[in-house]
Amino acid sequence: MTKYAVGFGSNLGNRLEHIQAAVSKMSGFGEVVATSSLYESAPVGGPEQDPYLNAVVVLQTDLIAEDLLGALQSIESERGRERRARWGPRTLDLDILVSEGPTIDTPDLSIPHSASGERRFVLEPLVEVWPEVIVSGGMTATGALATVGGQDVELLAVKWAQRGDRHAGRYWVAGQLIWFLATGVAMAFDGSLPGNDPDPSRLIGGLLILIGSVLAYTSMRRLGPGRTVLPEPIPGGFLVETGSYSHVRHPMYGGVSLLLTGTALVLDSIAGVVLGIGLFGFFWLKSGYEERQLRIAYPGYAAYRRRVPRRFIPFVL
Ligand code: A4P
Ligand code: MG
Repeated sequence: MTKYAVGFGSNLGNRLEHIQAAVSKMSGFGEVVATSSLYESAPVGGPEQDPYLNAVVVLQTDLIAEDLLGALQSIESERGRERRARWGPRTLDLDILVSEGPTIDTPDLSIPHSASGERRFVLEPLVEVWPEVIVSGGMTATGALATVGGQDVELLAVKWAQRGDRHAGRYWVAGQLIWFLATGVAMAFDGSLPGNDPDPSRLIGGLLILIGSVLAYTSMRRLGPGRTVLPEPIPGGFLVETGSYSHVRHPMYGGVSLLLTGTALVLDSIAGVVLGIGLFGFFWLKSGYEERQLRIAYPGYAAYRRRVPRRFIPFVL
């Protein structure tokens, strides 16, 4: 049995599905003993292209390196890999990064993989699963990672290797319902019905209710068939970038927070206002989780995030 680290890269089509399918195929000719987190990285080299999903697994197998390369290349072909431009976009790239076997340097195979010691998208995941292994350049993966800077690599998911691994969304939804309930209870006990005198805070509250409900309703309509209560995109969904989504990335969360804060102001409930404003904080954390899921599903999400920098309120938040 020999231990190998295999690197995955994908930036075309359903990126996660390509990588999950490869992990599953690989367990047919060896044992996958460790799986790194899943990262998204800006493309290094090649033509202009979408960002990559990258990850690394450690495989223990009886195959010699040349046979393993052949097996990996047939998985690449099954996932529709076409070789056009060097470093060009690809459905799936499988590289043997390092092994505990001898160093190999033939025209068809280099182990350690050339440049493995210079690329953050390789080293971040490799350090998680095999930190002390020697990469190209002669350093350990950990040592090499300390020397590479400036490459844009972001962790998206810790558990991802099997379908259905990502389901934290339901806990976020439960937390949200509890928050709504607590705000309602606070307003019921702490608030009072408005009288006839035009109190300025109540007028502001009314305005927030108006803006919040229009924003929440129009954004919900705009999502169309891609709408879901869970913060994970549905299969076959698509990224919506128009209407209120061209100004902020989570207009529905902004709208609902404004609506609740406005209602608490109208009812003169201090506890309600605190919980209404606090809802922005809750949605900040929830949308952080949600954006990692959206980035896994949609290669264009990273660019959308750069184009639309605010989450809830244009120019402000
Ligand atoms: N080859 C030699 N050694 C190996 C090895 N250890 N593992 C040969 C796998 N293949 C190896 O590879 C070209 C030839 O390399 C193969 O025929 C094999 O015999 P390829 O997969 O056909 O083409 P390639 O992948 O475009 O070439 P290369 O040089 O392997 O590219 P890299 O280094 O894999 O870079 N940016 C980000 N953010 N994330 C990425 O994953 N990937 C690349 C591709 C560029 N930029 C990227 C990413
Ligand atoms: Mg390759």
